[in-house]
Amino acid sequence: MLPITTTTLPATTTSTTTSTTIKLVTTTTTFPMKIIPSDLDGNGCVGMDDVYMFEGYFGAGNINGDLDKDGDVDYDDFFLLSYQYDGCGE
Ligand SMILES: [Ca+2]
Ligand SMILES: [Ca+2]
Repeated sequence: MLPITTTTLPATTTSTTTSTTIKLVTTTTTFPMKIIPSDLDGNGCVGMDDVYMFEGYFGAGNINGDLDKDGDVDYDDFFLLSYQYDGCGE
């Protein structure tokens, strides 16, 4: 008969540390603003304020009234303004 031996194993401690890092990613998407040639005051729509501004440009021959960018301020610009007029919710 074989002798019975008892062996005490060293105590082991297993420690597992798990760390999870969540990285928040913030993205900003910029959409180009729609350019409306007749939106002379730059508020995103074509209303009476734009008409009044165009009226001043038209009478003075001010190139800021050249809405179709052909080098002059004439009725073609006025027709473009009329076509793009949306009233700005007025
Ligand atoms: Ca406007
Ligand atoms: Ca023009």
